[in-house]
Amino acid sequence: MPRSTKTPVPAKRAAAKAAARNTDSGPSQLSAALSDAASNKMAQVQDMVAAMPDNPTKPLEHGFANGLKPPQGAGVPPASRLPTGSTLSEENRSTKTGSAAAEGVNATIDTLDRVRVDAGGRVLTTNQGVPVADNQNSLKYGVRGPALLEDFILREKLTHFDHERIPERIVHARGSGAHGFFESYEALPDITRAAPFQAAGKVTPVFVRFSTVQGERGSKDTARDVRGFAVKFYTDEGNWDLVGNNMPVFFIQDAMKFPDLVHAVKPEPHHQMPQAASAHDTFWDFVSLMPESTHMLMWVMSDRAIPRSFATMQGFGVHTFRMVNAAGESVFVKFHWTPKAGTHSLVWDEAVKISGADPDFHRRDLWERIEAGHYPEYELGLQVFTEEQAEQFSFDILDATKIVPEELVPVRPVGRMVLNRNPDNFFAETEQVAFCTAHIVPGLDFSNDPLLAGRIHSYVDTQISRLGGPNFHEIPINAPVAQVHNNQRDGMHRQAIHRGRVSYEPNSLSGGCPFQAGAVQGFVSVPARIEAREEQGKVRAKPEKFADHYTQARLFFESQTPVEQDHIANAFRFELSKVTVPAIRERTVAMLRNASEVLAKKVATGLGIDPLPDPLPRALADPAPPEVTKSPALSLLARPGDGSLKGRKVALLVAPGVHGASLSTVQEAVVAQGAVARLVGTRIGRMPTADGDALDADASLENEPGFLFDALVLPDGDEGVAALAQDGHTMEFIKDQFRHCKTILALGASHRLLAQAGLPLSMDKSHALGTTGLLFADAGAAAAAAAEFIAGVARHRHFGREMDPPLL
Ligand code: HDE
Repeated sequence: MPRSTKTPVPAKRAAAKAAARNTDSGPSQLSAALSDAASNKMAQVQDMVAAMPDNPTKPLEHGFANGLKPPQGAGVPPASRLPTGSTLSEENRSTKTGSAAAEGVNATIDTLDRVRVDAGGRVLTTNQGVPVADNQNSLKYGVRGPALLEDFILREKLTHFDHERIPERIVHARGSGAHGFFESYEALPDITRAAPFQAAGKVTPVFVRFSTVQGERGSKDTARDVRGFAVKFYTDEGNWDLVGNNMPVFFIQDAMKFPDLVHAVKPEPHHQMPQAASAHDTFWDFVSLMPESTHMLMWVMSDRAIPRSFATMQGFGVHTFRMVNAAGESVFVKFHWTPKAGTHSLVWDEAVKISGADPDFHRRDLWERIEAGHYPEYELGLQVFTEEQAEQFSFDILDATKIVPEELVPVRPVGRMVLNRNPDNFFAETEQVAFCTAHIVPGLDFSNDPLLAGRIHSYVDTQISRLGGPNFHEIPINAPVAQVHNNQRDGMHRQAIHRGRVSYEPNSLSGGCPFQAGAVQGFVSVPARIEAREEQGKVRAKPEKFADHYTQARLFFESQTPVEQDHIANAFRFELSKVTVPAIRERTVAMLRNASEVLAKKVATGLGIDPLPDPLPRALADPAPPEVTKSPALSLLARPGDGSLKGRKVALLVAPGVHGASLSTVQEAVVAQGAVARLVGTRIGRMPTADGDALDADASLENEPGFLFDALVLPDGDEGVAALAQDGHTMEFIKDQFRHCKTILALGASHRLLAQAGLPLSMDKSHALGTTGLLFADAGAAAAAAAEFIAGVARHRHFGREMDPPLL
C-alpha cells in the first residue's frame, strides 16, 4: 500500500478530509489514515481494491478440464462494513429506513431493513437461491461448441437484465432522492389533527425527491426548469405526499390543459429536440396563447429556475389545501419550505457550462452534503386563512397561477425537515418512489382547485403503468409505516399474504375485521358548502377572477432587485432568441406588455423587435386592485440563509513551486467552516511546494473546471504561479470565476494571473457596493485573508461586477 507513514500536519488532514468527500475525482495517493468515516471508507476501499490487483481466476476460465471444475471466485474480506456500504449516512436510523443491516444479514425488522440485502461473505446465487458455480461462461457443448438452450443460469441472468428498466416518469423523470425526518415545533390542535403536528418535537420519517420537469431521466441537472419538491411523510396515520415545486405558482389553471402544456415543452416530436429545455417554438407558441402562464413565466425566467443546489431552494405546495381540526373545523392553508442555507442560484452562463462538465451537479451536491453530514434542512411554514378571508381577496385562492402574498397572510413556521440519509439503491428507492397527491391523512383535505382535482386522479393512475400494477403501495419505499388492512386483493406482484378466508366487509367470519374506523379515527372529507348561486349547475368554465392574468406577474417582477430583473429580461431574451418564428416572439412580447412595459421593452430590444407590438387583448378589462404591489419576500436575495459555508465548493489552485503553508492555512480555515476545499492542479498528484513540503492535488484543471466551484484561491510562489500561467485552463478558470461574480482570493505573486486573464478590475463595482469579492493578500497574511475570504463566500455572489454582455 503506497501510503505515507509520515504524521500528517493539520493542514494536510484538511486536504485529505476534503478529498474523501468528493464523488467525482480523487487524489493520486491517500495521504494519511484519518479518524473520520469518509476518510476511513476511502482508505479501506483503496486497501481492499489494492489487495486484488488482478483477477486470479481468469486463467482458469479456459480449457475443458477447468470447465468441469470451476474454481471458487477470488475475494478480499473488507476491513469493516464501511467499504461495501452504499452510504455513510446509513448509520442514521429512523422508523422508515430502519438501521443498517448487520454484515451479511438480511434484516427483517422495519420497513426497509426487511429488504435490505448485504452480500458480504455470501456466494452468488440465482434468483431461486441456487449457488452459481461459474459466472464467467455460458454452458456450451465443448469449449468451442454451440451454446446450449438449457443454460437456465444464463437465461435467467439475461432475461432479468432485459427488463431492468421501467417506464420513466412522463414529467419529472430526472430526480434525486433522500431520506430524512420532519420535526414539529408545536402541536397545532386549533388548526389540524394531522399526525405530524400532534405534539411539539414529534418526528415523522420522510422521503424527498427533487426533480426537473422537462428532461429525460438521463438529462442534465442544471436546465432552466421548475424543480419538483416532493415529500412523502410516513405518518402514523398513513402516508401524506406533499407533491410540490420550487415555485409557488403554475403555468395553467385547469388540469384539462396539462397534457397540452407538457407536449409543448417536451422535445418537439418530429426531431426530439431540444432536450431538457423550454427554449423552443412549441413551448413559446403555447404559453403566449395562454396568458395565465405570464406569472409562472416570470418565475421560470428568474434565477429560481437554475438553483445552486436542492439545499438552497424553496419548496411550495402550490395549491390551496385545507387543514381540519378534531372538531371538523377547517381552514385554508398554503405550504412553504424555506431552506436553512438560504436561497441561492446559479447564473445562466454557469448553468450552461456545468451541464457539460457535470450533468449530475445537483444530484452529486445532495449526495455529498448528506454523506459529509451537512444535512440539507428546510423549515415548513403555513399560510393559514379562512374561507371568509379568501372571499375578500382580489384573486381567487383556487387559481394555481396566483400566490397569497406573505404581506397579506404571513407564513407561520411550524416545523423543520432534515435530510440525513442517502438511499442505498437509486432504483429501489428514488426511481420506484410513487408520489400521489391523493395521499392525504386525517387532518388535511383538498380545496376545489381544478388543477388539483386533475392531479388527485393522475398520480395514482400513472403509477399503475409505471410500476406495473395496482400494488405499487407495497414496494418498500412506498409502504406506509402505519398498518395497512383492507379487502383489496390480488393483482400483479402482490406481496401481502392475507390470513383467513374473508375479503369483504361487513363480515362475521372474521369477527368483523377489518372494520371501518369511523369519524373519530378515520378520514372524513370536509363537508364544504357549495354556495347556492344563480349560475349553479354542471358547466365547463372558470371563475371570473381567474381571468386576471397579469396583476401578480407584475407584482413578481416589481418585487425583484435590479439584478434579478436584469436576469429575468436576459432569460426571456435568450429563450425567445432560440424560437425560430418571429411572430411567436412578438406575441410573447405583446403578452409581457400587460405585465411590465419596462420588461417588454428590454426583451424587445434584445430581440431586435421594433416597434413594440400592441399589448395582447386582456381577458379581464378591469381587474380588482391588488392588496399588495410589492412583496420583498419574492426576491431570492431576501433569504441569504444562515451564512454557513457548508456544502460550498472552493478551489485552491496548485502547481509545483507554489507557497504551500499559506495555501494550507486558507484551506484549513475553509474546511473548518464546512466547505469542501479542493486542491486543483494542472494535473492530479503530489507536487513539491516552494517551502519544502508537498501538496497533493485531488482534482485537475481539466477534470474540474472553474465554474464547478463557488470560489477560488490563487496561490503565492513565483515558480508555481509561472507554471499555472502556462496552462490555458487557469485563465478560463479565473475568467469564469470573475464572470460568475464569485469570491476570488489572490495570494502574493498570483495577482499576475488576474492581469494575465485580462480581468476588467476597474469596472468591478462590487467594492463600491461594500462586498469583498476580490481579495489580495501577502502569503504572510493568509490567516486574516482567509477570514475575509470566508465572509465573501458566505455572500454567495458579487453582482457589482456583472456586465451584459460580459467583457470577457
Ligand atoms: Fe405533476 N405529475 N401534474 N405537478 N408532478 C407527475 O406523476 C400532473 C403539477 C409534480 O418526484 C406525474 O409519478 C398533472 C403541479 C412533481 O416522483 C404525473 C398536473 C405540481 C412530480 C403528474 C400536474 C406538480 C410530478 C409524472 C396538472 C406542483 C414528481 C410521474 C393537473 C404542485 C414527483 C408521476 C416525483 C409528477 C401529473 C401539475 C408537481 C403524470 C395531471 C401543479 C414534484 O402523474
